[in-house]
Amino acid sequence: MEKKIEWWKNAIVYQIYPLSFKDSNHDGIGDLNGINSKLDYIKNLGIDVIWLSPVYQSPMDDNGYDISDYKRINPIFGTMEDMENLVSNIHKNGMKIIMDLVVNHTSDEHQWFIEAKKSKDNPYRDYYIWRDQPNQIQSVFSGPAWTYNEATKQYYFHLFSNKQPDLNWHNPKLRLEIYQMINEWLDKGIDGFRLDVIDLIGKDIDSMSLSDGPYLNQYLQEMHDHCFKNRDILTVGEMPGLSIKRASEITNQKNPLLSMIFQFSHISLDEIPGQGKWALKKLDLVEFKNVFNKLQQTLFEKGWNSLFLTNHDQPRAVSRFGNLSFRKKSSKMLATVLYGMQGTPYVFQGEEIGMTGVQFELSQYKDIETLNMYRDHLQKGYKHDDIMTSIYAKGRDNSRTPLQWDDTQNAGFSDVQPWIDINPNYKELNAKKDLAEKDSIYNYFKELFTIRKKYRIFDQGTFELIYPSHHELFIYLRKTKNEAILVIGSFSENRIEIDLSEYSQYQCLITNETPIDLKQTVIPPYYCAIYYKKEDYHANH
Ligand code: TEU
Ligand code: CA
Repeated sequence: MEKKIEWWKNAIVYQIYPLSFKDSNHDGIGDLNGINSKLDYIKNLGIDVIWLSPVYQSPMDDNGYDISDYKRINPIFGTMEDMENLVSNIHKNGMKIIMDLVVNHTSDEHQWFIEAKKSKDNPYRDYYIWRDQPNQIQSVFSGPAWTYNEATKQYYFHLFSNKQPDLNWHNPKLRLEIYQMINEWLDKGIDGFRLDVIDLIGKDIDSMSLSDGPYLNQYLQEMHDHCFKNRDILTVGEMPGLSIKRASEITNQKNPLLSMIFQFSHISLDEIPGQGKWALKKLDLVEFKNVFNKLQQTLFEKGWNSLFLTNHDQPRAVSRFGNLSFRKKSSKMLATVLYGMQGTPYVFQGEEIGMTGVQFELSQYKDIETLNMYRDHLQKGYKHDDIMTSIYAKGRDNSRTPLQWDDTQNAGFSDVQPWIDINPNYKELNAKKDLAEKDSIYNYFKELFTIRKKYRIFDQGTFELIYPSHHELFIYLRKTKNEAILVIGSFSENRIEIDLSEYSQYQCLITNETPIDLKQTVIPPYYCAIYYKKEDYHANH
């Protein structure tokens, strides 16, 4: 008997950034009813789980990652009734829904903070982090991580914007209040959470140990025991600062604190080490392959991985890792290489039709991280053009432009001017057009997901790089006792000769063009394919 595996290991997750998915009430802002009207589109792609970025009450300083009331829905997205309706329709469609859980910080407009900043002896004072003197820690969104509070003559700590004060996780009262809130949402019937920057909650500010701090395991264990333990849910922790080894520990099969985590090693390879995301460096495919190899090996039969190339903080995958002159082919190639691995696949809205990044005028950008960085870099003497080059490559608004549904005004996203400009390529690149094409990216993703679910090798097979030091080809072999797959992805616009004749008896399961003959292999530009072989059943039994 084959071992039964947890449902979330075979699930395909689709991330919705609600501001930019679909507007239903003519205000240029995506909303819950808009999502509700597009469930067929998601379901038809082969999606099992929707991850909804934050829709809670928020002043939207950081697009909802600054929550002022965890128990309310932001009216720009709809009502609690709309939310319950959405959850119920998602379930009726045989899908599940996970929500974003942002508990490293709140908004400064959260009632807790409004109280806390009043006086040093306020009962909520200790829900946040206060010091007489700031230390050198800098905010992720530029400038010091400390802001002075005149009323109490102390500084509060905020690793993100000054409207996102960090919660004091060392306070047990705060922790219990958070767990209670988590349980209220789970009791409503949602199927889990994506936990925002959860690697930060165990931090020790004074020793400057922030990510993966000394208390991380303790607090995650406690949260697990209070909230997750007896529920069949998916929990995925966003942990930008966690090592691969620690990722494996936290998701270990004996006592997993979380189902899986987002580990970011592959995401930081196109920046100059130590200089942050805006210092651009060309991606070295060998480094890229090595990171995935390490992830696949380290987590194999120990922890569990999540497979992603992009999200609402990252540039569009095809613009970053693919090639826009081969947009369709390279979008499919990236998906094949990524989703052929072990782990739970994540698709970010628009990735399934190969949406691309934007090069806007400065005045068109909305993202606080981008705008703060621009000011900060200008002040430090950087030139406008150089800053813009970084923004084009890495700015978060690249992935936040509205989903391009069709070629009508505002791309069918809304019938009024949207909150952020549409990518000007929407007439050529939109869901309606993509779906109508026989060889569409959407249909390719769909077929890929069908194949993934059909063969157990995708969740069980070993992983081995083939030609590991090849600079343009990403090839790997996966094996179980009686199956094998060879996954090929070319990151080159040239034809490449390579010897893969030992796999010539493998059958092609899927490819982005005519399958090539592995006896005399010449790999076309941005080619991808998965080849499959089943060992003779009797030979193994
Ligand atoms: O992101 C965490 C995080 O580390 C990002 O801020 C990241 O550093 C940056 O986007 C890379 O440039 C999460 C959310 O996904 C993000 O949208 C929020 O802004 C952030 O936390 C604060 O809640
Ligand atoms: Ca709306």
